[in-house]
Amino acid sequence: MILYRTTDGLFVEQDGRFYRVFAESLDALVVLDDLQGFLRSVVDQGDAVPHVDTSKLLAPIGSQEVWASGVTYYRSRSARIEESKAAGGGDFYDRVYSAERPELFFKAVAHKVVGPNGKVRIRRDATWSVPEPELTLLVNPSAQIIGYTIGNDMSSRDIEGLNPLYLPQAKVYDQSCSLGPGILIRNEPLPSSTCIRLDILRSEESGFSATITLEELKRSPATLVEYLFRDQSFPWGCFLLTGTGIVPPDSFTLQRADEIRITIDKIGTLVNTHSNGDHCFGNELVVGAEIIASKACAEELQHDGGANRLAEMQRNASQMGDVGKFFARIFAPFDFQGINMDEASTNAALATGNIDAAFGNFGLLLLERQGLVKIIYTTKGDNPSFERQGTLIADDGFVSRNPEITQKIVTFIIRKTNRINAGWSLT
Ligand code: DO4
Ligand code: MG
Repeated sequence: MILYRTTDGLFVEQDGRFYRVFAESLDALVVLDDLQGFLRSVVDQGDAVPHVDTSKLLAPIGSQEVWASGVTYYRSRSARIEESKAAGGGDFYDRVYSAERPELFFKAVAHKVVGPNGKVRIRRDATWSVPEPELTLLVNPSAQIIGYTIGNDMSSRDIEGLNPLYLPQAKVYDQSCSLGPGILIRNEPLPSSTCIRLDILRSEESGFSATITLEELKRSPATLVEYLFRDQSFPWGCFLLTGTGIVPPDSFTLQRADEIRITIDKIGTLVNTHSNGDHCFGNELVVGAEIIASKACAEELQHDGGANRLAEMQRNASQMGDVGKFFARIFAPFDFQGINMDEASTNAALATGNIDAAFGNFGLLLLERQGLVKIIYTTKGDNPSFERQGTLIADDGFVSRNPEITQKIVTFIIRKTNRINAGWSLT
C-alpha cells in the first residue's frame, strides 16, 4: 500500500485503486500503533475514489524531522575520499565507513523539503552539486520502521570537500531535500534485491544514469534507526535517509534545467528539477515576471494566441516534421549557459528599443548621456564583488613554478564564470 499526501487530502493506493484516508494529518497516522493495519481496514471497507490528481501531490511529511546517514555504501566512501583529498581528508571517510557507529546527521524539517515535481535547490555559493538518491525510512515514535519513501539528499560536494566540518552547510539549506512521491507502508524489511535508480536528464537526453541495490548497503536500516533513537525521542516519528550508493563521476555537476528522476522498486519515481540560487538572483528586480522576452517577441506571442498556442504546438511537435523538431528543441527546458551577452549587440538593441532592459558596462553611460536609456542601478561605489569584470595576470615564471596553484585558480574561475554568466543571462 502506498500512502499519498495531496492538496485534496490523504489517499492510500492498493493495486492501482485509490481510497481516501480520513485522518487529520500525516502526523495523526504516523503515531498510530499499527498504521499498516489501519490502512488495510481503509482499503477493505472503503469505496475506491474514481481519480486522484497526481499534479496535487505534496511531500509526504508533517512534523517529522528528517535525518540522514552517511558513507553507508562503498561508492560514497570512495567519492568522498577523493573530493576531500586536497583538503587533507586522509582516511577520514574510510574510518566512518568501517566504524561500528554510523554517521547520522540532521537534514531537514518540512519547510526545507520539496515534494514530487518540486524544485530542489543548488546553493548559490556552491560550484559542484549532485543529488543523492536514497532509500528513506519512515520511523514511528516507538522506533519501528513503518514505511519507505524516496529521498534526495542534495549535496554541495565542493563545500563538503573543503572540510568535513562544513557538512551542515553542504547539506542543510532551503529545498535541500526532496521526498516522495508516496510512502510504501510496510512493516517487513525490503528485500536486498531492491533497486535504486538515478537518472539525470539534460535537455531531455540522458546526462547520467546509474543503479544500485540494497545488497550494497553496509548497515541494516534497523541498526541505523537504533543509533538514531539512542537518547533521542521523536514524538511525531521521523524520516531517515539511508545514504547514497550512487555518486556521479567527479566531472559531473548539476546544471540548470536538469531533471532528476529517482526510482526505487515498489515505491515509484520521484521527479524533481532544480532552481539555482544564482540563476534566480536578481529576479526580484522584475517582480511578477516569469518569462522575460523582448517586447516584440511578447507582442507576437500575444497576437498569435499566446500560451495556449504554444502549448498546442508543443503537443503536436512530433507530427510537424523538421519544424516540429526545431520547435521542440527551442522550447525544451532552458539552459542559459552559453548565451551570447556581447556588449555591442546589447547596446544596439537597447538603443533601437528592441529590448527594454539589460545589464551592461560603462558603454551604457554613453547611451544614458544620449538620453536613450535610464540607469536604474549601478555597481559604482557598491560591493566590488558585484562588479562584472576583473583581470588576473600571472607571469610565465610564476606559472611554471606553481603549475598546481595556477590550475586551481583557473578551474575555480571557470566554474565561477559559468555560474555568473548564467545569472546575468537570465536576469
Ligand atoms: O559524510 C558525508 C555525507 C555522506 C552522505 O550523505 C551519503 O553517504 O549519502
Ligand atoms: Mg547522502
